[in-house]
Amino acid sequence: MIDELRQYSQEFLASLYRRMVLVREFELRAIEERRGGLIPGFIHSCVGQEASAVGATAALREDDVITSTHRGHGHLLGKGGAPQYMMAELAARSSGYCLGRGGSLHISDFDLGILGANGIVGGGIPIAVGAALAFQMQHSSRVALAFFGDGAVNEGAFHEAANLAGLWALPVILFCENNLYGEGTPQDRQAPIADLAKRAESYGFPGVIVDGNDVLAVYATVKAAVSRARAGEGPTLVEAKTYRFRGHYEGDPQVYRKPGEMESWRQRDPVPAFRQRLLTSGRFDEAALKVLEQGVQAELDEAVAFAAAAPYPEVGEALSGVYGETHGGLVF
Ligand SMILES: Cc1ncc(C[n+]2csc(CCOP(=O)(O)OP(=O)(O)O)c2C)c(N)n1
Ligand SMILES: [Mg+2]
Repeated sequence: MIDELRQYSQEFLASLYRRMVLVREFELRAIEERRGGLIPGFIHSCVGQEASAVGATAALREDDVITSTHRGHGHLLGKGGAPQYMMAELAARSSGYCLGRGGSLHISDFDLGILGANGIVGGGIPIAVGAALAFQMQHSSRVALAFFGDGAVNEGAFHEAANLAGLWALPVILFCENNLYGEGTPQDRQAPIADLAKRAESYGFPGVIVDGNDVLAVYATVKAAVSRARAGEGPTLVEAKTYRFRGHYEGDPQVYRKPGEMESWRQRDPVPAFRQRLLTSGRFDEAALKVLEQGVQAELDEAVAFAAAAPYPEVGEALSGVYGETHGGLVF
């Protein structure tokens, strides 16, 4: 264990852990603020999937791009999304990333390489592949990474995009978070194979499976896929096996869970597991981790206050800023 962590700097390990805590606590705070009335509409939280979101985004450069999903808060925070603009967007306020027009499912910030969360299952995959085609045509070393779920692998968008990505050896990483369910449908009732990474073979590129609850394993796997992509060797499909600890959406009665399943995955909760690894390695002590955790709480307190302080968009502005503009002011 000690040797395994030794290859990573103190700063890097701390930043991974802080980001995982930020994702977990952002989600819990958003759920609380939804109950309290600050946040309207649906929230699809990624509690349980923090290692995938943070490990994958940590392997990217700042100028690389991602596409995200309806369960995208972790992806966005991983890529550098600011909690206050995200919280304001969730609260439908004019100070949010998309000026309060998008909400939880549609956050984007082109300055950070976040090409958008997406309410359409599989919708981000062709967008990432398109971005990768642009990078290839520009002879750039940038790569694109598409996040999507196990359900999205059964969509035509996945197959069409994967085919072209393979055919043209595009610099793209297809990152599947297999959390075993698409809404309430278990994975074994939506696809005839358990290992979705196998899908890559028919499109001519590698598919790899990784423990999606192990942040360092995810990081190393995506890092290797990114190196391949930058070297012009084409795409990789990464299947991260993980589990979501909350409902498909907040309020989901979750009657579909298999007996004992939640309890067994809880034993592998990625945030306390990584915390314990850091302590066991002797590189961090309780006090140091507490400081990081308190810093996250303070940042989230500020984010909630920032969101609550801003007005809703003016009704008269309903048609402005709805297409082509983001918080960063970028226009198509
Ligand atoms: C094209 C499309 N079909 C159906 C839906 C409804 N829907 C929203 S989320 C979801 C499940 C997606 O499952 P998965 O891809 O595994 O992602 P997860 O929710 O598990 O993160 C479905 C069917 C949708 N939003 N878009
Ligand atoms: Mg799923």
